[in-house]
Amino acid sequence: MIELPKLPYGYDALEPCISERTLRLHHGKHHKAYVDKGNDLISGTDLADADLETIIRKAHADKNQGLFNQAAQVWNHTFYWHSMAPGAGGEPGGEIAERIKKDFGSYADFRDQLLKTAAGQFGSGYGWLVLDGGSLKVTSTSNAVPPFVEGQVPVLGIDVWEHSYYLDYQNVRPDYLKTVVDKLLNWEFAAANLADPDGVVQKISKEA
Ligand code: MN3
Repeated sequence: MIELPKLPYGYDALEPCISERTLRLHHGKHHKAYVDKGNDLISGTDLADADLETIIRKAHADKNQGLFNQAAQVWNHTFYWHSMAPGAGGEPGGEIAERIKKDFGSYADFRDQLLKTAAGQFGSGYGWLVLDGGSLKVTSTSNAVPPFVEGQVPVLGIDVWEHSYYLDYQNVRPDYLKTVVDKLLNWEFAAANLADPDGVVQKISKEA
């Protein structure tokens, strides 16, 4: 059984950047629907008691697109909730600041790349900061694809499906993205992911 993880903060905690109305719908309806549909698909199969990471990797290997989409979306949303925190965002300090400088040139260059890449993802998907072969990179994926099925370690992720911003920003995805990057990105979560890159996928998987 897959479970719907709790939000790591209250539904109103990200106001005014992301409204309570958006979070209630996004977590209580969208995220929950992926959990429910995933459970319908694994019920009575040999994946019924498997952990979420196993379900995602098996569905991906078997090209079981229906199950992959639901299970990966459960994981992606849990990761996205943790990628934000009230009163966070902006330029990080500490070791991660050095790594950003090394791999992007400057925080401003990183910010620019992330905003452009996430805004430019055609249709639904996610913008990501990932570890790829030991270097930090910005990337985007389509629909439900998490970066770990492509061999990258997710460090931060931003949902760019319209349901994540339409009530608050209508069609203006770039304004939503700027707000998330400047006011919500959870660098403590990113630092924890960088400190234990092999444990990232399982850590999120265990919440479901
Ligand atoms: Mn979503």
